[in-house]
Amino acid sequence: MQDLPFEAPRRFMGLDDRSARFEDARAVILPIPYESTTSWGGGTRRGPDAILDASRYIELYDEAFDDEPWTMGIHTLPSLELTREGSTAAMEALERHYGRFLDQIGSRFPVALGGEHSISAPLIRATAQRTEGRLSVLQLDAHADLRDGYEGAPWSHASFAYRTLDVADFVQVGLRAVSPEEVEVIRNHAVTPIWAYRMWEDDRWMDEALEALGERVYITFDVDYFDPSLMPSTGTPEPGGGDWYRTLRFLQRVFEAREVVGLDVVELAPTPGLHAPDFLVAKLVYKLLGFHARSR
Ligand SMILES: [Mn+2]
Repeated sequence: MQDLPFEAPRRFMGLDDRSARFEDARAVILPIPYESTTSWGGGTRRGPDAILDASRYIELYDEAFDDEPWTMGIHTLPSLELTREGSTAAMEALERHYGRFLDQIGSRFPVALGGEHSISAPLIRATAQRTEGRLSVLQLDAHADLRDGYEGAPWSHASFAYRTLDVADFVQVGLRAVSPEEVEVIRNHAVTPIWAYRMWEDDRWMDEALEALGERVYITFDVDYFDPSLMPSTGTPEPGGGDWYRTLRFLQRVFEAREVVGLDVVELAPTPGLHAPDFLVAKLVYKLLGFHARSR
């Protein structure tokens, strides 16, 4: 038999067999390297691998909690590959697949790694179908993604929120690049905008955002929410974005005050040779898993 190069299993945080066992896991990671409609500067299909690779070098100990969130058990699934023959077919397939995935994982916490932001529409639709009461979506993003289609694609990354307004309310945090048409949509729907320019004076926006969130919350985190000085590796960077500690402080409050039923982190487009953004996203996911582990 030919010698094959040894490859360690692609697991979040590089956990060993026991800590990554599905049976004992409280969280399941689903990589979705889907990229089809990205408007400028592609590369999001390499996002999930970059996050998983970087996560192997993140310290397992969390100094803020004086504990090790990995002990909750984190299972990592193989990447979900979707058809590229038209975004509509891919998005319908994703909604079906993710629905089955939710049914199979039971009470485990689902974490999807993108990929472009269009994947969030089917994930939210499948989640809403299985959620008691109205689902609240907490979207951290420079953009509202409330366009009724973009460049001919109804399921574009710039439209994912518009495609789910019928099944969920939205709180959009960090907005700083929207069109007049999107502002109209915000005014006429259950969408609470937290504009980025308001987030620097004090933390009042955190109370506003929390108040607008319902009991059950799905978090969709577009990494272009962060300031480009922290997160240059994304297709459409915008100045004036979120910073690290303020963002974590807010998200910890969300996990404490609400039931977070799902999470996706999207739009990382790794820059070859520039590792800090990949580490940032890996650590962000680990921090959020830590918040989840301490929640109800
Ligand atoms: Mn965005």
